[in-house]
Amino acid sequence: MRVRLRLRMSSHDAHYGGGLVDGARVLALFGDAATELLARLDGDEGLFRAYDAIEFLAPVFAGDTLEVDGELVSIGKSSRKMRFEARKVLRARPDVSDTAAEVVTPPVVVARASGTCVTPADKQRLPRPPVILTAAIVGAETTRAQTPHLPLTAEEIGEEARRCREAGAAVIHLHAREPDGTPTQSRARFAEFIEAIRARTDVIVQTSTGGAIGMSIEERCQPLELGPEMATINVASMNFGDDLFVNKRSDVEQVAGWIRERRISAEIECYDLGHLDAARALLAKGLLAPPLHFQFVLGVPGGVGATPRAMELMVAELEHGFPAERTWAVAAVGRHQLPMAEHAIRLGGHARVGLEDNIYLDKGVLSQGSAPLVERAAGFARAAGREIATPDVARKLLGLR
Ligand code: KMH
Ligand code: ZN
Repeated sequence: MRVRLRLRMSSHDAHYGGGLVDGARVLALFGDAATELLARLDGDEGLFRAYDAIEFLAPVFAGDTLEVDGELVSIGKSSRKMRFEARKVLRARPDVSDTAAEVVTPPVVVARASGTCVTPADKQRLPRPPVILTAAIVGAETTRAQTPHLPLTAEEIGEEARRCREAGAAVIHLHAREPDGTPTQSRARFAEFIEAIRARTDVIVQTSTGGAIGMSIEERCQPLELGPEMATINVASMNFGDDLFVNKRSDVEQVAGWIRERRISAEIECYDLGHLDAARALLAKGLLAPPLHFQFVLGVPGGVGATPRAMELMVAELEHGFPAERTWAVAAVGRHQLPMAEHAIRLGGHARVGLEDNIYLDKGVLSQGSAPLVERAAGFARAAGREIATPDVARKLLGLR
């Protein structure tokens, strides 16, 4: 979450000789940015507890216009870490004339700071919904050669789903494989795997319509015939590593139509900012309907990178042209999976983890299936003061039909 203030320093703000503005004035602006962040997050002004770093980098004079950015970096049970930057964007030019002014290009950074604010738990008025954890337990790309912990058979997939549910997962994002590991979207295989999951646990099963690179759209959509509770929709073509993940507009519209006809809840996979534009177009055509659920898949080579900045940009984009009934989650690939899950949870979103996107629990340590990754993400949720959604709570939050 970010806020931006712009303010002109007047002669009232000048404190020292030569019209120089004191540093405390800039800190007051950081305080105002912090207050707005807390009001947006908690519905409360909170308190500024401590700065851990402050740098004054350039002088500020009466007549300067400052632009101040405040950014929420992380959220604990009551603590909120923030960082701030103030830039000079306009300045008076008394050396030219009484009224001369100019745009400062590029803006000059005059101060930076970071610090911690606190909103006591009993003052946090805005609800922070439970976290929906999705486990992507199979995928199409991960191989047994990469990790011996990848489930392939119905028995292995059912058991893995059960372990993930126990660790905190409410949703299983499902792909299917032949016994030799070859990816398949066969209706019969999905039926077998869903039955194995259903026999063991009450999780929401979300079938993939992405399948594997190179499959036709009809092939990819076979699991929809089984009427799963949820299914993914991939809304645009893109490079996918060295491959091409083809999602032609006409095909995407057809997939969206099939999902709607069957009253399945769609999870909209967005690998880049422009994919939100593709989703808006589907919404405008009535091919998607609220409530909408977005999965921001970050770090696929060919899509947007796995950075907090990219994630926040995509979250901010949801404010424009999408209905209020919406939820978002983040799935980042490789070593970014756990840190991005943590960041998403702190920002109020949901998260997907699992062997489809990442096989390591720690650097060089293979995760023994997806459940340990779910457990790690559940720990992030608890540390951020959020509960973990059971499948039934997730059904409510996602508005499953
Ligand atoms: N296997 C990727 C090419 C989805 O499940 O909808 C696509 C994918 C997306 O996994
Ligand atoms: Zn997938």
